[in-house]
Amino acid sequence: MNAMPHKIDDTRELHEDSLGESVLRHLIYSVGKDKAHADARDWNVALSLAVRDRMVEGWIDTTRRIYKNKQKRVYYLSMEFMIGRMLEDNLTNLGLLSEAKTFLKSQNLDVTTVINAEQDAALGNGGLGRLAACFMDSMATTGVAGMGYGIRYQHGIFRQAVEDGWQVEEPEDWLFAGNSWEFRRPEVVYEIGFGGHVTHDEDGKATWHPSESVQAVAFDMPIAGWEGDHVNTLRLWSARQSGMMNLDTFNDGDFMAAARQQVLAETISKVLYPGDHTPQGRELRLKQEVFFTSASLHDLLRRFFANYDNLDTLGDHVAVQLNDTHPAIAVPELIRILMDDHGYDFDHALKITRETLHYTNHTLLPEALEKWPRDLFEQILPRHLQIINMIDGAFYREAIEKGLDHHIIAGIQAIHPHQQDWVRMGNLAFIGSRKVNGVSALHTELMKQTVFHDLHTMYPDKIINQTNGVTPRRWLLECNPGLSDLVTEQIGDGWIDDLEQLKEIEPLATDADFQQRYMAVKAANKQRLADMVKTRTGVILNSDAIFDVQIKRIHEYKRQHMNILETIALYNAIKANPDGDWQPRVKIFAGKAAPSYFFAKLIIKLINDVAKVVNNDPDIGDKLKVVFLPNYNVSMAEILIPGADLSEQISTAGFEASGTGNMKFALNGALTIGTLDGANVEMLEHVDAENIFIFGMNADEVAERQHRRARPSEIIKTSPALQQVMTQIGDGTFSDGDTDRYRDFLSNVTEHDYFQVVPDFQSYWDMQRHLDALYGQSEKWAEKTILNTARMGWFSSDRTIRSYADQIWRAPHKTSGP
Ligand code: D6G
Repeated sequence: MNAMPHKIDDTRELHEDSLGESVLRHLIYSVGKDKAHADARDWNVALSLAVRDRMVEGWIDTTRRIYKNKQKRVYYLSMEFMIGRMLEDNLTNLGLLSEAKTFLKSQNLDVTTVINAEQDAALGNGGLGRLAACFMDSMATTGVAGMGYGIRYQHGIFRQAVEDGWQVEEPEDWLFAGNSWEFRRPEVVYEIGFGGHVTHDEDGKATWHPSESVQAVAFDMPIAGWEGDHVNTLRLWSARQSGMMNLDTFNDGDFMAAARQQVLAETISKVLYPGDHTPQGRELRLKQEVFFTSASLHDLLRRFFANYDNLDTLGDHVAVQLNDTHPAIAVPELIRILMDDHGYDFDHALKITRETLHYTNHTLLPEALEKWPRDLFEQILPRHLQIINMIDGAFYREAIEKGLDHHIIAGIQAIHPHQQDWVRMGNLAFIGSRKVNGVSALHTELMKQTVFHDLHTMYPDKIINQTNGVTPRRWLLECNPGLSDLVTEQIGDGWIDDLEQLKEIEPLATDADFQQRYMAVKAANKQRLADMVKTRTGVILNSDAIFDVQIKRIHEYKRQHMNILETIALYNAIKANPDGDWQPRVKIFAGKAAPSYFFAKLIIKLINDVAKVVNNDPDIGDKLKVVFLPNYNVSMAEILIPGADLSEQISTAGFEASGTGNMKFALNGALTIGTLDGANVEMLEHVDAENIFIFGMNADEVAERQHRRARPSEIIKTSPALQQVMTQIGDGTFSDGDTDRYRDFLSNVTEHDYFQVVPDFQSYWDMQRHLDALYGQSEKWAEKTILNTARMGWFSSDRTIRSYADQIWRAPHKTSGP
């Protein structure tokens, strides 16, 4: 073994060691253990470091290449990156997976145990954060000079425990054992200010004097694309007290006061805000947004100046994408830097900003469109508030020129001129960006008609659609090796970075032998899922049942409660006719509720209450089982999705912007039961109407009913099944006789039902029974399943990223295909 340190040059021949030798070297010299004492985590760290070594060369190559070629840079600013575990991703993309497995086996280690010893990096709440992670993978795969910027939260999303059926939040501590992938960059530090006041000199030049500041310190993770050639960076910022601990205070003996300052500063990157449309902890959240956005802008400008000396052309060389409004403070911050640090006048600074920034909208829910109290802004960001007023003034002049009337303009400025109480971040992001995109065709259309209607009239070319996608590496190749191997055997492995090649398996959809092999893979995946359910909940599943899965954040608009109402109705139907020819079914739920969202927590409790009754009812047996899996995360999804027969995508039409879970399921051969919402609409176009199971009202019908304020109780009266379900929930059938527990639930559903569970219930029920019957026709089911896999290629995030690169960023990338 060559123990000499490798000499870095530009070649790839730095690793004379085999991967195994390199792991053993790291076990001893980096982890400090011998084989006899190493546990699974030690091996995980040693293997990760050995893989990381191999990534670094490509990383340095990529960095040099991008600088040398002055390739246009793309910066993806996101409050969330839900990357999960990275070891398998990196092994796969570097083509080292089988070598690693062989080595681990040679050491008598269980591969899964070693891989699973890595903590999930759960630096996000849900889809938005996972999308950012898929985009990182696809930017690297398509050769975009991309960099992700976010926050290195010390605690990611809370760990969810379930006690007596209720969600209980526990702190999560993913960094406790260290993060093998990251590199601390202590030389990359920026001072981020808050508060204070602004002075102007006689020429009108402003200077902001913040009253407090924290330091943002960079931590980098390499992100390798498929085949490992192009390696981008995910740079996460960690907060640190500015300057050293106050030694005067310390020497005076007030250790606590000295330490308190430090703790306060570091709070900024302490915890991921578990927000799901319920703003809280306002000041800290706003500071988090400013913290990572400002640090990122400073960092990308520093890099810009390594190649160019003049910011006039910033937008030609740099594209910044704001993932939702969380980094929307970038608009006034970039203008501030241009004006106050680089001497630009306001108009020019605004112009450069509008050539550089782009904004992705992720929701139409009014409560989720961020707005901040103006007073809070003034207190924390006095200079930014001045600049926002200047932006509003410039915008006003533009709008008047374009013929808009005063009322309309007031409604779409960042700050309403007469009700000056809020800063509206969606409007600010829109006004300050070059392009604004929605995340599915329907959502983009609705953006134009609703939230951004007037802004769209004023800038008809600004809104553009970019339908989301998912990375085929994580969401097929890695999570479903059985199906990947089967597909590769048939059509080769070109699909891995050109997912539309999956079309080539279409002719096999009716081939008996292929159907049988495909369904054998599905059966094995169902068994893996059933084993996980047994380990985690003790419930034993019948793997001949339909595995019907709904996994996502718990929210009324996603309508887990409609699913559980249908479950109860099915339970009643089976009880009424226990000898009937029932198609066995397993209902699997998983997802977290925002800690302050009582109704969502009540839905979790109801699911668990129903599970207790149904699963212990001897009349029911294997015909129906209900499972709530605690602590849903990316790694759990990697087991649930390949093992699902049926994917629940049942949001109230018009409310789910896109969804990406829907894509992952269909790609892995689950059939979708869903509404005409988000990307389901485009999935329907791709897989064809016979292969996706759409029910319920469309977005127009939903909006019409909401306006009409139609009463749900009228419909319930006409549905004996639904009436029985409501009665049982109220009379304590599922709550040990407690008639109080679901009072709020019942009044929500029977009186307001804003998310239209009641009017959609019957068509949902009918479609479920149709699917029961279809499942009995195993060849037909298999055909549809295979066609779903074959036709989902368009939903690769590689396609999405190429489309962003062409239509928004104007940035070079590798084209797909050979
Ligand atoms: C990443 C990759 C590494 C590079 C470093 C600094 O960690 O190879 O040296 O970024 O790059 P700049 O931030 O100076 O571009």
